[in-house]
Amino acid sequence: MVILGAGPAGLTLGNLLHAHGIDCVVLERSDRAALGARARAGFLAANTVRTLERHGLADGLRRHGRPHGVCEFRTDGGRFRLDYGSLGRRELHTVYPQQDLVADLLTHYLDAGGRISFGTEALAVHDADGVRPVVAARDAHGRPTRWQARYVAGCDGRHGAARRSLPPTALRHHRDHGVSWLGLLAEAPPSLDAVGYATHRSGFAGHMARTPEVTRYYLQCERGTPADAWTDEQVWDRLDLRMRAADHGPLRRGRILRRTVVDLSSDVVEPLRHGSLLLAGDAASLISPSAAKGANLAVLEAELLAEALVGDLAHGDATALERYSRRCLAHIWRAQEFSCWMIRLLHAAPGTDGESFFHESLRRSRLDSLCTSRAHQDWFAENYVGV
Ligand code: RFL
Repeated sequence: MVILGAGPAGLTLGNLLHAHGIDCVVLERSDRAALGARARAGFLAANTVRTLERHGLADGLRRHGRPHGVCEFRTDGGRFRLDYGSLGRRELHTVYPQQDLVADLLTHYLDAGGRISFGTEALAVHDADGVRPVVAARDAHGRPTRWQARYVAGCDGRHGAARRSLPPTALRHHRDHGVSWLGLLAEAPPSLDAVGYATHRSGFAGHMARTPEVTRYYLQCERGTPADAWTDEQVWDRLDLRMRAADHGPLRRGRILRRTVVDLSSDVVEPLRHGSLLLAGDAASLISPSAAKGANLAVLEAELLAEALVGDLAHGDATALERYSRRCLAHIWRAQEFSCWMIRLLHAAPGTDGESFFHESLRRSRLDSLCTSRAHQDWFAENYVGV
């Protein structure tokens, strides 16, 4: 078994297969230090935590993760808080930085004797329609290498070799949501005890805790804005304005450690199995960070894929493998629907024509309903924490 990529999907899969005695190797183009520095997600769904617990992979997040169950919306009409942890299924998020989860999964995998080849970049998957697919790769010294196995799991993200190797029959559903965010990691404690979502006439702003010392912020920006377009001070001034710091309390400022511009888009590959090549995580579906679903889907799909592969490779039963794509796609489209709903909730329609006015009025009505309807709040909570 060859697994491409050592992110949440690849390493969860590697741990689960290794625990069942399936011989596998993970090919990862980065080195170990770079993996540990890749700050991205931070909100783990209750189901993700249960999955990791079931397989003994949750020690770190149990020790250092923090439960989280409140979000706060700030609008022209004031602010309202949703205690989503006591709504819907009454489930909480666990705040735990993705790079720490990846470090835990990697340590567990290596301690158990799992094999990984760092600095190895997969270039293409060949012969996926047969039973001995081959991965053509380049090692850390730039030398060509080849890896052959019964199956290849493409867990190498949106720009990986697995996606590039898909046959022409693979469907790719792509939607550009026309909105961009400047994602910021600030060396500053959280300013709110809640996830903050602010809608403002100059654009959306978001606040999400990561650790007691580091906070993630988002600022909606024009498409094509360079990540360094604004100085740190200009970033904080914009955040103050959109989060309405003057009305609701100051933000705790600090050095901006990292900036990434994200063009919000959805991208789903269908099906997730092409012969001996199976996709999971961002390689299978890309989802905008608006609802914090990507890393959670990656873990969920890795568990389903491990179950399917163990069925086939250890017990000669391919039933779960045949159902793998369909099972994952049901979760993926549910997450995509909610994420699209969040995007429409959080961003004003551009323009001043009648069409924009119409959409903006719908958006305000949606927010009002969320603020006042218990049934709507339960629906929100169930989808917000669920995958
Ligand atoms: P990853 O994490 O991208 O890992 C893929 C791994 O594959 C390696 N790789 C290759 N290795 C060998 N050969 C190649 N050709 C390779 N190409 C790539 C890479 O080096 C990497 O190690 O994919 P995976 O495992 O599918 O996990 C997906 C998640 O990382 C992603 O969905 C989330 O980070 C999305 N996301 C969030 N998800 C959440 O659930 N909650 C959040 O709060 C959240 N916040 C975010 C996010 C993504 C963000 N960005 C950067 C788009 C915030 C941001 C800003």
